Amino acid sequence: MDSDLTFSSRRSPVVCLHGCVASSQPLASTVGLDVLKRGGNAADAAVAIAAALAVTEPCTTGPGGDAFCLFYNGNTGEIKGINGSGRSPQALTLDLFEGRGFSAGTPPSAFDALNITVPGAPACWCDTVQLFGSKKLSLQEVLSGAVELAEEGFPVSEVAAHYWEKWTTALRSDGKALGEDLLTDSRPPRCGQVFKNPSLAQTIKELGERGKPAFYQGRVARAIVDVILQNGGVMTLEDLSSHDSEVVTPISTEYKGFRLWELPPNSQGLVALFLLNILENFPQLKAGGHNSPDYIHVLVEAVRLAQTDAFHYLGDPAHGAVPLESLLDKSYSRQRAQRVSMNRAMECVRPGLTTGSDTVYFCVIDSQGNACSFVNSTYMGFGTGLVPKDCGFSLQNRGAGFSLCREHINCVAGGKRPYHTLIPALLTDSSTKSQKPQLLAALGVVGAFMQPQGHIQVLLNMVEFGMNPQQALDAPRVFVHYDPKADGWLVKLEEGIDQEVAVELRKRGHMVTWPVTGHGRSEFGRGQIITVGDWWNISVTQDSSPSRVLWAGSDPRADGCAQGY
Ligand SMILES: *[C@@H]1O[C@H](CO)[C@@H](O)[C@H](O)[C@H]1NC(C)=O
Ligand SMILES: *[C@@H]1O[C@H](CO)[C@@H](O)[C@H](O)[C@H]1NC(C)=O
Ligand SMILES: *[C@@H]1O[C@H](CO)[C@@H](O)[C@H](O)[C@H]1NC(C)=O
Ligand SMILES: CC(=O)N[C@H]1CO[C@H](CO)[C@@H](O)[C@@H]1O
Repeated sequence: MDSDLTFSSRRSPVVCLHGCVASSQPLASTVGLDVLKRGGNAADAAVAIAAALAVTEPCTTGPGGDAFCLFYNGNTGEIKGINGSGRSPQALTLDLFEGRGFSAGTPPSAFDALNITVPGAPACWCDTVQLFGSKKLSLQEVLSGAVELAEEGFPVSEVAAHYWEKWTTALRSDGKALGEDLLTDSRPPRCGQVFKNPSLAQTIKELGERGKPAFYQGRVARAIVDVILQNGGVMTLEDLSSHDSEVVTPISTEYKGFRLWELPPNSQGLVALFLLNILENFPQLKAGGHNSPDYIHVLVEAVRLAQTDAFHYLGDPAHGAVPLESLLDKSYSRQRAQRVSMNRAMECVRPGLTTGSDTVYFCVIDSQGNACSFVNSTYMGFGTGLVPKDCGFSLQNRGAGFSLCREHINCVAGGKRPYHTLIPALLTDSSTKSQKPQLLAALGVVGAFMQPQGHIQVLLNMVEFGMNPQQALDAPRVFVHYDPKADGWLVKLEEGIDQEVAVELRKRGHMVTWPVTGHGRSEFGRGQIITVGDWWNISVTQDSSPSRVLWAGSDPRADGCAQGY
């Protein structure tokens, strides 16, 4: 039988003492664990996994994409982030699009070379190791596991093989082709087939040896610019060499004694926080039970409110002010929450963006108590599918997040960062500023606009419903999104949610799709969670000195696993 994403087995949470990794690919998890055992810390292991995933899941991530990280310093309790998103080429302007006959109504194809922004991931890897790494391992040592996988080859995993095929076909039907480096005999590799990528091995090896210049200047940079220009894009060597990632201060909100940390705009982290702030106004949230009609109704309405504001206000803050403080002000969320009626869906419609879901997320907690929450992606499968000569990776189409409406905050412009769907998260206790916040979890759910909703659902599964990290990821999810064609919000319910729930939600006025099965379930995202201690277990009395046992879960919708030692 083909892999069809039927969940017919169960999995216990992984429990361990010293260090733990969780990613969407077992070989990548192993690479991360090796780094921890060799003395690297959570940041080193995260980058090792990032690079390994670039090799094993090129259909979701790679050096041609972006990356973000959040790092919790076990010594100081300080949390820092790295913004590894690249900007659009300086020459990319609305006039250029219009000059080529494109407009908001007739945009270029998602895979158009015009939609390539500067890849931010390689710089993010280098900076993560340099700023947060243990300094016990060089970048070269950190990246060696990925180089080995690419050089010697690896058997392709089941879900990865499915998407490799799907996106290769999608590119073809758009008249594009995936670069030969990512095919074998001009075909996507099957599940279990050993795939080698010597060009990518070389690219990653050079990055390890020479750091950022190996990617943003020299042969790789020239190859990137060449392939983009040959395909009608406008990136220059200057666009690449001027790229740098940015250290950012995360934003957070408090929820019932917990504090959730997310990246600031231009990521969707704000949406997750805003969602929690809205949900806080529903003290009876869990009264009806997990995935009950009342629970899902409130969740759906909160997502509609949060997402509507996000589409409206999020963009690159350097190109227009995001009213961050007002949006996160709890009196604003209280006011928004009042719009929700328990027995009727709000009549509120606002335009949204289209969705894509090709991202990987993973997290690491090490023996010194550091945590690294890391996410990155090429946006839609292989992105544009364009592979710079002898480089072994494809270029992202992140620019697809721009709008071609002149007055939109996310309107396309040169040197601008597009609306970003990537968000890693960390959870701490909500101790006051004077005390060091205690790390409780590193978590993430990837999948475009599913991410903030996914974060909140798996978080509430633990905080409100007492599930362990694996159960929290196994539980069926809800996905709410704006459908421009239907001019309304669709509520998708995953297989496992009762039919009566769907019926009741329809009665309240929601447009419900039930049940979503098979590979359609990937719409609900893919998550990874590691917790420090079992604070989520409501039947265990928690000591004042929290346990150092690490508990981890890995999403059944992906190929991966958690591993510890
Ligand atoms: C991050 O992105 C880069 C390039 O997009 C990729 O090589 C790497 O594997 C990604 N990291 C993760 C976590 O996937
Ligand atoms: C990323 O960079 C932009 C522009 O420099 C910055 O203002 C923004 O806060 C950053 N976004 C994230 C996700 O941290
Ligand atoms: C919580 O702890 C109890 C008692 O040890 C255990 O029986 C139960 O399975 C735990 N809950 C979860 C969700 O793991
Ligand atoms: C199909 C697609 O996503 N294409 C995008 C390319 O870029 C323009 C401008 O950024 C977008 O409007 C298009 O949607």
